[in-house]
Amino acid sequence: MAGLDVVDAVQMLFERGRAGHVHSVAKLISLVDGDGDGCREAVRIAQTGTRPYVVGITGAPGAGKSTLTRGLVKKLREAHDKIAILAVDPSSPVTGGALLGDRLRFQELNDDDHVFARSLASRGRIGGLAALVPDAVRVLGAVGFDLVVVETVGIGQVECDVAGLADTRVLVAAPGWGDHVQAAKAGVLEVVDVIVVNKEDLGGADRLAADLEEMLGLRRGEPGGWRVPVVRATADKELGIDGVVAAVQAHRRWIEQSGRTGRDRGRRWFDVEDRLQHSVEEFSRRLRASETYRRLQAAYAEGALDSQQAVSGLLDEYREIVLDGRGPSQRTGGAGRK
Ligand SMILES: Nc1nc2c(ncn2[C@@H]2O[C@H](COP(=O)(O)OP(=O)(O)O)[C@@H](O)[C@H]2O)c(=O)[nH]1
Ligand SMILES: [Mg+2]
Repeated sequence: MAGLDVVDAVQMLFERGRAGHVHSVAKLISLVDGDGDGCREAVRIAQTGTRPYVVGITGAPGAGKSTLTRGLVKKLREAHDKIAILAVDPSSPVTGGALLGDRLRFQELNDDDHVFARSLASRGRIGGLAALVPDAVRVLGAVGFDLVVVETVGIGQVECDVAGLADTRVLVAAPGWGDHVQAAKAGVLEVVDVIVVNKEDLGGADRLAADLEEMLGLRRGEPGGWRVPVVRATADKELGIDGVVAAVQAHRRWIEQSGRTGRDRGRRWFDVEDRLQHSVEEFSRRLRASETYRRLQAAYAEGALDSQQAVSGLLDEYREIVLDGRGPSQRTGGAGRK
């Protein structure tokens, strides 16, 4: 029942977005963070666009990711016409302080028409951020952004998803990072392409860089493999940014020459499984919250149904919920927040 008006409206947003209208791009990103007709149409059109090059910036909270991102984007603007920044913070599902801070930090860049910055915190989407980020990136590609920088906090599920999505993955570390070194050993270093030791001004950078070099040592045996560089920066004074840009560009050239694009890395069946799992969980949650569920439970307790009948009734309801989930307006009532 995808109303023609919805289709027209979404197409209009893409046209305006391509013409450089920032609010239309923001509207499209909000649309894909939903699950109605507008979302499906936006995702469909986005798939037809060119996928942008994605640089992922990850690391512990406070390491300086946003500060570095700002410096990086300013520099990269010399080589790229349009750049987008997505700040992803799974720890702040609605509007956490970190996101607010990032918004302020990126404001200066927002004055540049060719830089689009946006914080992502999935509110409505089945599958959550893991499903939202790749679609948001596609939307940006479809309106002409050829480079997207994705900043993610912390070390966890969402970060790993974003790691799969990014073509070049940058880890930002800062002195005093000790607590996170264990976590890094557990796998972050496996999926990183460039390491930035930030806050060089604070001291302790030599030690941290040496520790990281040592941990990387093992990975560097691979012949013909990418040699993960450790570069230094003082992001808040915009020092060392050139080195970071050079490392990112060198990695881009390397993956393009070796044919190991993030596009391929990103196309892992695992990602599909992951989304499937999120969706199934969400549908199950809705099933358990339904009136039918309670009714069948009561009937079963009274002995009016056997377990097979109860399951059959539940599956019917589940089917309805799945169909409804694909329909236009199942999110009525505004009870989106649990
Ligand atoms: N001393 C110092 N502080 C920095 C540097 N880079 C960023 N900061 C500060 O560290 C704090 C956290 O930075 P932010 O970019 O928000 O970190 P994020 O949480 O990783 O995005 C802010 O107060 C920054 O001003 C740096 O190179 N040196
Ligand atoms: Mg940040």
